[in-house]
Amino acid sequence: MCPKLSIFAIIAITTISVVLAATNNKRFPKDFLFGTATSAYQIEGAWNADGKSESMWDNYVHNTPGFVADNSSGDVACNSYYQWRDDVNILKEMGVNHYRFSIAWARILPTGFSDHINAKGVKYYRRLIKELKQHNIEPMVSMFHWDIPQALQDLGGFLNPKVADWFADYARTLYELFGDDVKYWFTFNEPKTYCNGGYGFAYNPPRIPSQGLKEYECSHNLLRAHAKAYRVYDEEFRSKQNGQISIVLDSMWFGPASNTTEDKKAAEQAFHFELGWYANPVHYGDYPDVMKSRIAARSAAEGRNHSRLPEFTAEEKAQLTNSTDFFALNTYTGNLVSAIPEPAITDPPSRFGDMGVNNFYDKSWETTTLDWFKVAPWGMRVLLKWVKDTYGDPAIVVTENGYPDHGGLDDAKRLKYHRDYLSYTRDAMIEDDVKVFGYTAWSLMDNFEWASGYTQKFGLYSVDFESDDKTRTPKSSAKYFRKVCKTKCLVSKCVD
Ligand code: PNW
Repeated sequence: MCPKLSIFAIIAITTISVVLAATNNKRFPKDFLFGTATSAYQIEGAWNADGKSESMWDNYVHNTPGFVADNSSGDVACNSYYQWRDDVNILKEMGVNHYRFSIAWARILPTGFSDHINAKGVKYYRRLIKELKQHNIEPMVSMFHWDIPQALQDLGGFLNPKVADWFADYARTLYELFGDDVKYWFTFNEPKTYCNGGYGFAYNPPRIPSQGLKEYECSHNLLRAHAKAYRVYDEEFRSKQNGQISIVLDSMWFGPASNTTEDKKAAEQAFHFELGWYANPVHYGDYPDVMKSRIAARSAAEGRNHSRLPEFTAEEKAQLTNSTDFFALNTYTGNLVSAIPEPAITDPPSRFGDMGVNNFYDKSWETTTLDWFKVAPWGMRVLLKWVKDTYGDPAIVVTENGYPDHGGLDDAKRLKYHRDYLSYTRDAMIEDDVKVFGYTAWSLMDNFEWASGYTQKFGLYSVDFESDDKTRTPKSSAKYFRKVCKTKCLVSKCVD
């Protein structure tokens, strides 16, 4: 025997066994839901077809040269408005339990208001939903994944307090049109990333430092909109439609950079500024105490008579309290956090100063093609446990989790990413008794990745954007995910 080969074989066997030992080998419960996700602007194309009006994303991408990395747009994307059958086919091929997609507001209500319902847009989503249900794929529907009708953006978008009523009317229209078939609704996708990207600044370092005030206003109105849409369902639809509603919140996990009390407190503070900002209002009716007190104190130090963080009225607090039926969580990465001296008061103020801690990636973590994204799967368990402990042990569904690269069918790193994040999810379920009932891979297929255009791919399926029929081809990760959907098991042999 060639000695080199045998050494190679030994290394290979040891590596495999180490990997297997690390991956959780307890089968997921029978009713655990495995699925994939997409969003309207990122896949549909047909941006001005069949009565759809312009969304803010259509408008912004068309009029802001240089904004999208490859100067592309979502004008055609995966062409799913026409090729939705291809999407259902690959969902069937993978054997998923659910599919999370979003409805384009401007396709259903071209004026933004409920005075005019676009029949062709309705037909598109009706057929998609029927086809999914026919194949036992549960639709999970986001009402808003960032694509506000431009007509409403022109009226101030999420800075106009009236957006809460506009959104509640839109939600009512959706319940009326699709509520008999949709049992899982999400009002908003990732308010933090939306309000930050649209109105704010990344907190470390600031991207658009002057806009901090607007970010809090956007979030405030969005939360008011969520609460109204939730109450419309409660009062007018729940008894006959029996669905469940939540809001999709995104958060990285935070871990203390050291074992000191100060750093532990800092990590807790970071969680409250990242996730508590939205999760506290929809569970307990108001922003976290640490946000209210810190922003009020810093606002006073800036010479203001009012806190930069808006206040909810008593009625709004009541509407917001317990306004989710389960917890919907997107997560991709994590940060370490350390305590720092109180940041100096700056003009303009920054969310970094408000947050008052230092958060950073550990240099040893695996990097990816995106700057903000390092691989740190053990944090999945930390995050899930934090949600359990902070929000009264809710049922949780992971609504997005996925891995970026520049493309290719042999995506071993993506496969490993999903396997490891699922493994820590299973650990959290078993060791910490966290009630996770589903996991959704972002994304079903490569698509328009916002400002990165088509340069960053998250899909389990690749899409040939050059081809006329936007050919969908399974990557290695899709084949692995198919096995997981079928066996509910992450390794070759599971323990029940
Ligand atoms: C999510 N961050 O966005 C979105 O819901 C998807 O539409 C998107 O395609 C996916 O994640 C991948 O990016 C995020 O900077 C974008 O922390 C950026 C961040 C988080 C989520």
